[in-house]
Amino acid sequence: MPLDLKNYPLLAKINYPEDLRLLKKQQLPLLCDELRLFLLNSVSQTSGHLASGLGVVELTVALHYVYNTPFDHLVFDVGHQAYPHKILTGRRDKMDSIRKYKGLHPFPWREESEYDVLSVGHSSTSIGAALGMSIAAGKEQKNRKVVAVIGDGAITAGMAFEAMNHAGSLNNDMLVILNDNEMSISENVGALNNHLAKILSGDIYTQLREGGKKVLSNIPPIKEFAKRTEEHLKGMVSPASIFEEFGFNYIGPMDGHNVLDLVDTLKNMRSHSGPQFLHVMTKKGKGYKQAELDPIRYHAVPKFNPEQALPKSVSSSPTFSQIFGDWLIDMADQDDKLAAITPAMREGSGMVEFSKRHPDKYYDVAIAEQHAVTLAAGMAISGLNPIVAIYSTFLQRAYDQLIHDVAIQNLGVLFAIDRAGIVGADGPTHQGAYDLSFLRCVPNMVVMTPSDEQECRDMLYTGHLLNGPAAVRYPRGVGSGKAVDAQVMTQLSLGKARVVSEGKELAILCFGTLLQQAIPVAEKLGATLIDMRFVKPLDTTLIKQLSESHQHFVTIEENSIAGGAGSGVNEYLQAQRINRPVLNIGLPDRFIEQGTQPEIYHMLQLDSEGIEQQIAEYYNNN
Ligand SMILES: Cc1ncc(C[n+]2csc(CCOP(=O)(O)OP(=O)(O)O)c2C)c(N)n1
Repeated sequence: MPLDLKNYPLLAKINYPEDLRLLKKQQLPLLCDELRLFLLNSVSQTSGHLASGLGVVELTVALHYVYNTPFDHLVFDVGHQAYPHKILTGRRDKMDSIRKYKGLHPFPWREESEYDVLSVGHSSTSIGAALGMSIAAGKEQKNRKVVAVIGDGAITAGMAFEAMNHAGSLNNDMLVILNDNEMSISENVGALNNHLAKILSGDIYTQLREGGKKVLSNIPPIKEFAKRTEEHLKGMVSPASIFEEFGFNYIGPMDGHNVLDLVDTLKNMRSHSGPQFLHVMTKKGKGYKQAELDPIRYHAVPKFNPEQALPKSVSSSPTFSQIFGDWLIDMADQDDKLAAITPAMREGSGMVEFSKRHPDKYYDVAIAEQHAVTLAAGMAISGLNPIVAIYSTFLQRAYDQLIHDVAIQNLGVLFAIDRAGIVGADGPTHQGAYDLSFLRCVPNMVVMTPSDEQECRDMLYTGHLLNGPAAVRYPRGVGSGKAVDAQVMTQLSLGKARVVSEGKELAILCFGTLLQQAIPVAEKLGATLIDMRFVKPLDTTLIKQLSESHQHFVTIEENSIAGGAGSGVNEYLQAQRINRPVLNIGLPDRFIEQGTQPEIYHMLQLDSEGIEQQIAEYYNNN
């Protein structure tokens, strides 16, 4: 249900930024208060990203107040902090639908609004895309401005640096705003983070905080004073900001919660030419005590009552992420050479407990998927047993590293691939739809798809013992609920499938957890059901045998049908001249929208009912 606007009288008047720009500057602090409260009340009813949005309320208001959006381009990095932007740009009354099936997108989305100039979800794309837009704006000569807003977490990725390196050499007009809250999802890590901390801890910054308002805000157009201001700042801020070395005019750090100062500073910077860099300090979760105190838990929240603390998760069975995290601890207890790597996803990947128990085997590399994989390659070369814990969707970033740095050299790296398949509310940018397709074509790879929790544990163990590249891919959330024996890890025979039930005529070959959905279907149809376990190497011996006793095949997987596990079965049958019809069930050739996991499974006919229907349609019509 939309929130009652009576409680937000000023915000109620703002349907679009043009309404915002009619306000007097002095009204902006009140608007920020209302916007913050609206955001809190709205997200607590819908679930979604909270702490990051609370931290950029003033920045978002100031940007839309100063810049002529949507003519001027405002590009948010990742986009999880863009809820206040959505509220101010025509979507306030639809915020109750965010992340829901057919509702507002979780992140900026081009098809949703002209104010969303770049569709996002993955991090660190804002500076590169903004640079592209600023090049076009330069050619167009209409004085269009381009601003990128990027967090101190997202700026750790190589892509951001590649773009800054380029921007510094081109000298196009653009503004990069670093929203520095000293947090990624967890605490931010790395040398850049230390550099930012040094800037902040300098005595000079303390003076700047006091005197900075004068320096940054109350001067007439910054152009006239640019030189002086720049020198002043450079002299004041020690050590010299790395961003200046990249060719940016660095201003900051400044208080990102003082909306009036932000407006003045942005107005000044707006008329500045060349690449500009504004470093603002914000507090993640600002204005909501619980989120300020625990920004990690409040990064993304379920529905909750803002008057009370966030409820503890009540799931009775462990998620696959937990199964992985528990296995990792057990394995690390036995293996001194184990090294586990996460690209900034400690919480999501189930590694919190591991990071505490085995800090010497734990590597958070920041948002740097490519580096995570090449780091693992180096470790494997030098005798360690690395494990890269990574979401399916983020592994897309590190594809060349997987091929060139790991697989070609046949190195013993285990990829623990979480969120494979339908992820739910995060939508198209986050679906783990392609990993089976892009992994199975890589020579040397072993690719495993557990159908339940114990099998997941056994496969992780099997992959870890292998002296070559291996991947275990498992979905978001809980599995079948099957109890896992914490004592047991069994090494599986490579490329050997498991017969679940024997039937006749029809053989259903299942890759992964959709097996649970296929069990009642196989029973009903009297079909043979196979838990294939391995996408690569494929159990071709079994497929050949089955083809001798069965007329029809169905393959099931939670991956794109194009190039997926089922394609492997088709290729084998064709190569052997085995003429059997095969129905491939999986994800269709389009980007899959957001919704709850059950909603999406149902929509794609991947639940029991849908699988049965698909089989009936295929075989009745043929
Ligand atoms: C390529 C990629 N890797 C990982 C993520 C997951 N992720 C989403 S937000 C986030 C942290 C971003 O931190 P920061 O940019 O500092 O923003 P803040 O939440 O602190 O405002 C991460 C790691 C992602 N979206 N994209």
